[in-house]
Amino acid sequence: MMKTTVLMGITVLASCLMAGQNAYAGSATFIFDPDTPYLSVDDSPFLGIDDFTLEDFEDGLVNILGVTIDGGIIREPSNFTDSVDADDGVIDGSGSEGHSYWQLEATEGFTITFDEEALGGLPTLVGFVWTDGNIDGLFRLEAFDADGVSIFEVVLGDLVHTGQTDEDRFIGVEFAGGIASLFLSTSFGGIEIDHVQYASIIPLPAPLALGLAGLAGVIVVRRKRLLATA
Ligand SMILES: [Ca+2]
Ligand SMILES: [Ca+2]
Ligand SMILES: [Ca+2]
Repeated sequence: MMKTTVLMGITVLASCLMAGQNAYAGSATFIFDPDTPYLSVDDSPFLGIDDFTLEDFEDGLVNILGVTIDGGIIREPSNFTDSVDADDGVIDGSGSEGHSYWQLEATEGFTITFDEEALGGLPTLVGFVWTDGNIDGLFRLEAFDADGVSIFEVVLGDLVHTGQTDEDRFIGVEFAGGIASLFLSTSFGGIEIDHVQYASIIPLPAPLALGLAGLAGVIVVRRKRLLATA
């Protein structure tokens, strides 16, 4: 009963978004297909796009360029781990032998940050794979721009909470101005995710870029002067 109710909630929400009725987002776009499981990187809508970068946690570290996560921990393989299915080497309906990222009590939530300096700008596409949560929890996602302004917010219902992978879904946000962080939380229980990813980086804002270009210009001029006097 509960599972059916939740599924209906997601479907209704997705329908609203497809109709353009995004109540919060300004010009941000929600990327979510309730009907398609994410079982491997081949299911990523960002695959093949410029700068596409993926963290699958399989080396036990959050170490892709420009990404940090505050709150939660990496989950090692276990009966309750819900990694993306393919990460343990075989798509077999289970992600228990892979690594994921989770927060046991996620009512306080956790933040995924995209570092503007490290990336030379901010990604306009960001996402992750939701793999698990408490069936009684409402999952909430909020996205922020470079100024810390909220650009997107959505609440989703939840599904089952074991190692199965057929309920794993890609959740993403597109924002032309660049996305600086995502905040994930739930009304009850934990959150488990995998395959944090970004693509299509928009370069640093003009003042910063001009500053760097000016600096490069100074260096060139100084080198020319040195050469001229040598
Ligand atoms: Ca890693
Ligand atoms: Ca598997
Ligand atoms: Ca994984």
